[in-house]
Amino acid sequence: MRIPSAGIRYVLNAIDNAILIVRKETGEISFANPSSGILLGIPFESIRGRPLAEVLPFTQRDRNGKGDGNRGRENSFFQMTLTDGTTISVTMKTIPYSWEGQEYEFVVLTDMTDQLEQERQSLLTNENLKRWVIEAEQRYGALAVLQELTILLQRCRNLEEVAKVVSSFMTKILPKSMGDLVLMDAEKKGARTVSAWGRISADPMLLDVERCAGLHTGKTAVIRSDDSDAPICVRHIAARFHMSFCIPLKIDEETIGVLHVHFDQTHLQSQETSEDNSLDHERKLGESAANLLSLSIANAMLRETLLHQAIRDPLTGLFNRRYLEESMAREVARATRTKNPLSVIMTDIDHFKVFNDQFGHAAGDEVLRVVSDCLINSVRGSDIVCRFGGEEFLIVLQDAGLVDAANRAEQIRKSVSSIPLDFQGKNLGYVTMSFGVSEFPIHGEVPERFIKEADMALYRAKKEGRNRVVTASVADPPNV
Ligand code: GH3
Ligand code: MG
Ligand code: MG
Repeated sequence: MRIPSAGIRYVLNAIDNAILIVRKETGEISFANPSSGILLGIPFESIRGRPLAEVLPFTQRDRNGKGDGNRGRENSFFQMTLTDGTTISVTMKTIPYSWEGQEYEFVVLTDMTDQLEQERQSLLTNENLKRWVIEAEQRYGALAVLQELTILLQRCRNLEEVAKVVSSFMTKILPKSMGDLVLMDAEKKGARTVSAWGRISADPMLLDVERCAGLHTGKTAVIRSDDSDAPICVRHIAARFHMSFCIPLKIDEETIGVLHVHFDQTHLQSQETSEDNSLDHERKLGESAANLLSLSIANAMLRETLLHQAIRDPLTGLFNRRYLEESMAREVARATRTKNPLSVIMTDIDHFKVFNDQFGHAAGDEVLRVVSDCLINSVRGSDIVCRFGGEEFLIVLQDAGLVDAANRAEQIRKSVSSIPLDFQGKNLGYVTMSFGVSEFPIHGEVPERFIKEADMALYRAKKEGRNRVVTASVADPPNV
């Protein structure tokens, strides 16, 4: 009697699963259907009579690691490499079966390769979808926050305001980051911190351009503490950050500064989205912010240059007369409101014509610069020093009465007359200055009047022998 009977054989031969019937006693295959030949990649007729162990070339154990290959358990999962080298994934179901006093096993093999691949693909698609959603959310969030930054920066009228936006807003763009904004000096030899956020202090530290990769190369430098080949940035080294970006700020290919963005270990550990912790998203955001900052810094610088040109004297850098006229009204209003005193000093270089004639105009210009510096350094930051005419200057002293102003004038007189002057290696000797001082409102209630009084006092100082300070007389104020 053949195993199985003709009827069952007919059915088994027709179905798609690979079916083998194994005689338990010998381990030999008594029956193999055509599908088993297809699955195993061999003629099914050659299977019969061979041991199961030889026919099933299992290469990997089942998913649970318990499968013993040829014996199998009920419902095992295997991978096997066929004679042509391809690897397929197979589930094996073993069903015990008795026939005329003999024990057999029905072995049902199902090729799972395609199904598993489909599952894998759909898992991958799910993973991708999840990542895309996170990335889209990130991108949308980043876009919104960059738009907010754009609006804030558009409102900035000067560099200080840009610096304030950086210190208050960068943590919103890059949470858990810290860093600073460093701008190049006018001479481009050094750079200075102008703003900071996170745990970084905004001390106006000087940074050597050569020692910051971003500044030096003009390209974003990514610095990881665990990478010995990473570019150098002293800011990164100094504070031992885990990862830093030095993102250059550029205007027309010219590097004007750098945005340092640092992360410590805790931030990297909390990163769920970037598998390799390279913080690419953060780097790109930092670069976008740096681009926006470059633009607004360029704008602020242009605005400051134009303003400077409009209100400053180009030779000395002092305020010009136009600025003085504009600010005098403000100063008078303030002094009236606060009831604080307000004085002016009018001063003029003595015999400057002779000086020019003797040493030349260029030497004279240099002396004007030196004298201007001395004036600026002799008064408070809130005082206004103005080039009133050729070699004539007006100083507006806030909160100083006539006596204080006269004392200050005397100090300046001494300082100027003790500066040894030289030009292109040539000793020019010394210059002296004469001073006239007046006070608001004693010497006039409008700027024109008390300035005129100071000018008249100066005239008297000249007449009385120069190199001296004369205060305006209270009696007999001038008519303007
Ligand atoms: P005093 O003591 O009476 O003020 O005599 P002074 O020679 O200084 O006065 P004066 O008004 O006769 O001459 C002013 C000179 O200042 C004339 C001009 O050559 C010089 N001066 C004015 N502006 C400039 C400038 O921008 N550069 C130079 N080098 N000289 C200037
Ligand atoms: Mg003069
Ligand atoms: Mg003069």
